[in-house]
Amino acid sequence: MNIIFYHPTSDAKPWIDGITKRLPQASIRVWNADDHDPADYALVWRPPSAMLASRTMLKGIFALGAGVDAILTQEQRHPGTLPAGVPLLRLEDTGMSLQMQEYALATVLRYFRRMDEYQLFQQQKQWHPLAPHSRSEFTIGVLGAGVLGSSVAKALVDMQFTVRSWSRSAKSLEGVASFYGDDQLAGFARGCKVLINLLPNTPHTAGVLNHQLFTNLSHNAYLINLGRGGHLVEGDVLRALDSGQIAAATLDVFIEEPLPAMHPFWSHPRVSITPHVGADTLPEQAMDSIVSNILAIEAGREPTGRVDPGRGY
Ligand code: NDP
Ligand code: OXD
Repeated sequence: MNIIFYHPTSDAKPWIDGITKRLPQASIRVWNADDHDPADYALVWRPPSAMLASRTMLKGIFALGAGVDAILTQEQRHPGTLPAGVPLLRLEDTGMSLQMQEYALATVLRYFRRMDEYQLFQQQKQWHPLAPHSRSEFTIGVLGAGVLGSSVAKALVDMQFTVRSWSRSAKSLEGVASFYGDDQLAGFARGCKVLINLLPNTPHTAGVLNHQLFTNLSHNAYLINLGRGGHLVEGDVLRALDSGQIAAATLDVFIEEPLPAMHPFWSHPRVSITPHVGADTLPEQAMDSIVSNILAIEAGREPTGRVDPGRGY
């Protein structure tokens, strides 16, 4: 069994060693542009078009992350990037849910306990107790109720917040009010004090964080974008921050990454930025899952995490 590996930024060694340890019968190599030798599986993150284009004999392409928007966009721009008929598989959880719960809880609690405002007061040496936010007026809406969105929603329910989710299909998560489909988006957002985005970036969801959605939120709402930069209409959030429709935003993902030095988000007093660290791929857990999927495919069983390119996620 031959496996090819490509990651533009990650050290390949832990992956090569880890797959070799788990699958001694496999030979795994780092792919380069001159490599046209046969392969059964590909492990990739943002692969160049040339890597996969003619490899119709692959039995599976494993994306080394949860979101597959980059690879599907590349396929749209350069049709044939993904060989026809080869399953594309993504990581489901593999340690990302817990990281997303940590990020979401840390951020929601920072706003709920007004730590962001106290931080500004401290800079002005102001001793200024504020009235606490009331839990009953702190409804949290989670866009996306898949692997990551549903685990974040659950963690927030466990913290006794009122939580809603929005997805394509109806959900029955304990303690979470489910909204679904385009028709229910405005109702989902209406009165939310916090909006957390964990949608995949697809042609349907691009730009979903926009002026129209923001006007449905409670005044002085908080925005947390953990999905993709393409979900957010940047001019709309800056205007909503100016008008007070949005009190503060925490942004982990951006249209252009790294965020350019001149970008207004960097210096906005009510925008908090993290460098796309909401949930990292954890190689050990990712490899356990990939190897178990390879074994499933080899045994003729259905693997998990199969992407539907037509749906875009
Ligand atoms: P899933 O595929 O498990 O969940 C996606 C959710 O979005 C589903 O609930 C789906 O609805 C919903 N959805 C998709 N399209 C629509 C639509 N048009 N309208 C309404 N709902 C829609 O993905 P994950 O939870 O694993 O990951 C979500 C995203 O998180 C990734 O795609 C990635 O962009 C981002 N991410 C960010 C990271 C970071 O570090 N910031 C790290 C990892 C992921 P339904 O359930 O009905 O299908
Ligand atoms: C992912 C990411 O999609 O890290 O896995 O953003």
